Amino acid sequence: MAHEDCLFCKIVKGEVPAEIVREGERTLAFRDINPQAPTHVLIVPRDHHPDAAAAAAAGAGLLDEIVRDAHEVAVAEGVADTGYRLVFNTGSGAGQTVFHLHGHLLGGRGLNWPPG
Ligand code: IU
Repeated sequence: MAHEDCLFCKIVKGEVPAEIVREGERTLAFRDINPQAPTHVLIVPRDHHPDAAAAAAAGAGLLDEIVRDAHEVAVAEGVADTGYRLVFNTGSGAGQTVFHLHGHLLGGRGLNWPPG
């Protein structure tokens, strides 16, 4: 189900443009508009779930699918061998600004630990 006024629901519906890199039956992957690494792709479920915990609680296996999709995109982008990071910011204190579940796939540069 889409949520009115949700940016990523609008991207899923094609109402807001995005550079889509992978289309799944239940997921969509598109480039982040403000990339933080040479590869920075967001993987989202087509249905609206506010965050990863909510999607896990819904029990539909979406997180598995997002992790699989992220790996496929990482392979396609040529960043799987060197390593990549998959991040789910959860809550505004952790930097979540869009409350529609999205995994950030980051790769193509060295990634420090711990993240800022
Ligand atoms: P966050 O984890 O909720 O902070 O991530 C939201 C991301 O959505 C962030 O990296 C933004 O650059 C990105 N984004 C986007 O790709 N397209 C947009 O139109 C907007 C934000 I607004």
